[in-house]
Amino acid sequence: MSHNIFGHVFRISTFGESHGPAIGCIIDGCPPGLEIDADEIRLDLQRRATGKTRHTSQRREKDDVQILSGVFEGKTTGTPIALLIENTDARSRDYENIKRQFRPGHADYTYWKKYGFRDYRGGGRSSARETTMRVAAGVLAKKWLKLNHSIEIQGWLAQLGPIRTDEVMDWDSIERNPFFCPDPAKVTELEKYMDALRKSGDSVGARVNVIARHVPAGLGAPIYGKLDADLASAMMSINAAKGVEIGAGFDSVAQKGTEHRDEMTQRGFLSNHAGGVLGGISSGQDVIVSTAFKPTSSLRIPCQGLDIDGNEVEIVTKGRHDPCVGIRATPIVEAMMALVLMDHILLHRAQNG
Ligand code: EPS
Repeated sequence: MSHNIFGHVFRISTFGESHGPAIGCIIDGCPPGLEIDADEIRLDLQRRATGKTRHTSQRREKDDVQILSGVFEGKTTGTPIALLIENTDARSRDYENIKRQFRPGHADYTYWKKYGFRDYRGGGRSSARETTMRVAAGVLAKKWLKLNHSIEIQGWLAQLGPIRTDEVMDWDSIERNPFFCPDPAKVTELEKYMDALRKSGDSVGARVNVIARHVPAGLGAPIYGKLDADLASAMMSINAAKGVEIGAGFDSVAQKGTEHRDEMTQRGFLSNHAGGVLGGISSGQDVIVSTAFKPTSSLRIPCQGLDIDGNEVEIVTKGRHDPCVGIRATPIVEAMMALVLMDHILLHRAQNG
């Protein structure tokens, strides 16, 4: 399986399966001298982890990351940084019944069609477990961006199923509830909705937004190296992602030019429908990306499906699944934003000095 490497100059290569012995990544191209320790990485990993509240999967992984190389006396050395996390709470027997079956809506089917092989345990490589290493690598990128360019990145839950959650933006509230919801008044509604959903055995989608502040103008390149194209690719590479918008995104369809254009004054832009990117190059405005996540396909509610011999069978999935993967996606979209921005700053430096 090729294509496990992300980025151009600042690159990560992730490996591992959900129920294998470990997951890990190699970060290549990190500048030397960045202070980092495993505890800093663990903090963000805990924001993404399962088993923290009743609203997510109850699998309890310690996500006890080890730094195996590339860091000496607390600082990056410029050599490859290897990170490793052992899987300690996989329950592979839950997947015995779908060993020869495809869950409708899941990558089970397409992995089988492509490779003729499939690690059916927990979705193998297609599992959301893989996002752990993106978040781990993202910690280094976020820190580097903050220290060197004052860039700050924050994600939030914008919608869960039918519930809009960001009509009121209280930035301080995002980290104070299990949903990364910026509107404290919506948290009880989210809890009730998720409790009922979990009892019903169904799942639901979500929209997760991320903003990067203090991004300098000039990142990204025409035509095939557009910043927004790389951001879209980064977000679409996350498990269960089904749509990405930059700035006004699909709302642009119904807008008039007079409404969409971001007027410019000596005091700055008067709006930000562009989401901080014009012609694929950052404008100096905040970069804003929105990602849609589909409902989880592993459900205990029976449905029609096929087995690997083409027989029609009833599919029921066991295991400890997330009723809404979007709940844990905020740290992941932040990490992807950080990986792309750091990569583009280093690319810009390579060309423009
Ligand atoms: C996942 C299914 C569940 C989640 C897992 C993602 O795991 P299991 O294989 O135990 O049923 O717990 O998420 C994580 C372990 C994680 O760290 O994010 C899936 O099918 O994607």
